[in-house]
Amino acid sequence: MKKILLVEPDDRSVTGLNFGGALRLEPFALELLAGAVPAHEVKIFDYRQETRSLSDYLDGYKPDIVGVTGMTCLHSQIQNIVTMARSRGAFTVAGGPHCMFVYPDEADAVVIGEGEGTFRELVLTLEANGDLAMVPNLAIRRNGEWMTTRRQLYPLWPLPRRCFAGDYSYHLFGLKTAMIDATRGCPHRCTFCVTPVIFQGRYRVRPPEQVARYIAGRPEPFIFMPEADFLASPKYAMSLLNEIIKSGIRKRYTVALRSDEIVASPEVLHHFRIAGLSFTFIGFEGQQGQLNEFHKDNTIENNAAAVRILDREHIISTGTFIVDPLASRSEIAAELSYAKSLKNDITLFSVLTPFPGTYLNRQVVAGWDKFDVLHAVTPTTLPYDDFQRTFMALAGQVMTTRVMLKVLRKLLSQRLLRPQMLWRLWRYARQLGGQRATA
Ligand code: B12
Ligand code: SF4
Repeated sequence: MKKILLVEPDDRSVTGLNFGGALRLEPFALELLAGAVPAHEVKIFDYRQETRSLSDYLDGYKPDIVGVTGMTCLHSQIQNIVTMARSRGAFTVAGGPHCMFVYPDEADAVVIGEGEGTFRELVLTLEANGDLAMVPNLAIRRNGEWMTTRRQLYPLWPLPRRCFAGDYSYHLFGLKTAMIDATRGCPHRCTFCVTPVIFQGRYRVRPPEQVARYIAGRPEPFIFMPEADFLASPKYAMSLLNEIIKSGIRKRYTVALRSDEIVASPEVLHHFRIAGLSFTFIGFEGQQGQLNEFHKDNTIENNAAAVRILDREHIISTGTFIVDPLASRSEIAAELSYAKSLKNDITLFSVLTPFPGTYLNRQVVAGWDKFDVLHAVTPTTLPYDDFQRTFMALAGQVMTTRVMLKVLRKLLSQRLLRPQMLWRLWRYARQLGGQRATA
């Protein structure tokens, strides 16, 4: 039996990543991987909440296999974790939205695409001293060179297994939060997004009863659903919500939604509100020209209509906009005035970033640590410092007192106004005011 350690890298030193303590979500991908090998001893080391050093933990736990995930901006930390684990004789495997495209130098294997089925196969093969070249969806080293094995789709999609190495806690604006994914993948093809590539364009759903049972069994009052496109099938969404309501589950939910799908199915959103939907994330991205350029398959009319529907339902929405480093000062000003005109609740701006695996083809002029969507990593039209200053000031200009009052009214109507939430929202708003990152 192999002992497995799965590591979530520490993001505390990466500017802007933890949203000023507004949220801290569980290492969900790693929990799913642990769920894929239920017969094995697995520990999840969440570096983001640890006071212990990983080297001490490795020396004490002595895992046979160490797995690591992580976003692009955590590249050097992922490399360090792999090196540290390998130097102690562990077999190292990496995966996730970054590593599947940029293999860590010293890793023994990288899982390409969905992880559960391949990870399970890899563990069983190592246990049987088998040949990893026979395991699909892997990059492995042969004679010092990376080689990739054949691709294969696995249906395995276990429930998360929470086998933490420490006493960690997860929250959204101070409210204890658990995660569950009801749907997986996205049928759209936005050029800046890696999701359809990870899940190979597949869209799948879990049985509604399974999701409702899992949610009912969690003690946390808040559920974060990391869906890429929850409303792609309104029929499925409706059946899940019916199941949740029928089961008498009384929790709050956060999920990302597309504006066109809100507009197409307002009755589903209303139902979700009844089931407990409190917060949404929406990718507004920009004006119509940008939507077309990004292949978003959406319109600014849908964005405006979705904000009205969310207001009607008293659901708080965090809308995101993408700023192109090639934009001129007047183009950025036009995007800001469009963002203001939408009158959305919380507005965030991110820099257009050519993440590995996406369809964006731009010259990169910065290191991986700057891939945090708060820094331009491609050439800018404005002088770089000027671009960064202008960019960092954007969110604060949309977060006016009027908007804050609207958010407070929604929190009141949802009976969600708690001191710890207000404190975290205030800190969050201060960050949006441009004080969170240095250019
Ligand atoms: C929910 C979410 C968030 C949440 C936080 C999630 C969390 N748990 O902390 C919030 C909203 C806070 C967030 C913030 C950010 N996010 Co985000 N987020 C997502 C989202 C929508 C879902 C993530 C998820 O749970 N997916 C479900 C799991 C099961 O999928 P998965 O992680 O890909 O894992 C599977 C495989 O990749 C593989 N796998 C993964 N790791 C490993 C490891 C091993 C060893 C193996 C074998 C396999 C394996 O197996 C898993 C199961 O099949 C994804 C897009 C998406 N749909 O995946 C973006 C995504 C991960 N986010 C992204 C980004 C850029 C960010 C931000 C940097 C943006 C920002 N500044 O606002 C921040 C950084 C936050 C941080 N602390 O690191 C990018 C990452 C791109 C990249 N290459 O780095 C993604 C892919 C979206 C995109 N634009 O393409 N995010
Ligand atoms: S941005 Fe959203 S809609 Fe577009 S491909 Fe990614 S997950 Fe799908």
